[in-house]
Amino acid sequence: MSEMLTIALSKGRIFKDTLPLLAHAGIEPVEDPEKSRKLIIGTNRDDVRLIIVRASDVPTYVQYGGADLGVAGKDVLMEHGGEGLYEPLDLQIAKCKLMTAGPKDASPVQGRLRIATKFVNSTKRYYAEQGKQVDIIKLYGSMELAPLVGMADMIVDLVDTGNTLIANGLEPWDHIADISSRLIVNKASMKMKHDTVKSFINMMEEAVKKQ
Ligand code: PRT
Ligand code: MG
Repeated sequence: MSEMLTIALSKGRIFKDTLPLLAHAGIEPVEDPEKSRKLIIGTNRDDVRLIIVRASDVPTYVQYGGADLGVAGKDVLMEHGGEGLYEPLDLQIAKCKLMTAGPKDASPVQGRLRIATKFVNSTKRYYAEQGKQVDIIKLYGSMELAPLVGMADMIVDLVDTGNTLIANGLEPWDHIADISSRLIVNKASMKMKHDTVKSFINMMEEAVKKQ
């Protein structure tokens, strides 16, 4: 490889789970983004650098060419819409489920359901497919709180162990989608840096198989 590749990642579980895959491809960051304040992290390879952005901003950086590649949750991609991106590989990391959830022993709701969520587009699509009219309240986090204070009847959120729901007196209801993180590629990079990008995708594919 000779052309520079920029890869967008978010801190936390995506960075943690992507590290072993990068290591399989011989790529090691020279700094730990959890400790460093730097937003551009070099690697042991002159031709690969990492940029650290918010999880929900990864598709935007890749779409507009701020990064050639990125790792983003399917939940984030479903909200973004996937414009300007290729999604060539399921990395099988950071797995969870997008679900509806609500209070245990909830009594049936009269009229339109009020649903608090950060996943507005996915929630709209899910209920539209069922022909149900719902009122969606957009939140940026801690969705579990909304039913507890009577602001919503239920939520749509990511569920892994279910412990967050239980801790707040809620229970999982309907399964909307299985979620895992995907490798995404800028469309222009796929053309202009084809061999470099393609060989990176192949290496990641090998790494996923060995994982
Ligand atoms: O920074 P920003 O707010 O934009 O993003 P973020 O906070 O969503 O980032 P991060 O790092 O938390 O999540 C990145 C990606 O990890 C998500 O987009 C998902 O694709 C994936 N992922 C996998 C999860 C979970 N599992 C998960 N359990 N993301 C979030 N959670 C949260 C969930 O929202 C809930 O609050 O964990 C809680 C539930 O966990 P359990 O185990 O108690 O069920
Ligand atoms: Mg989070």
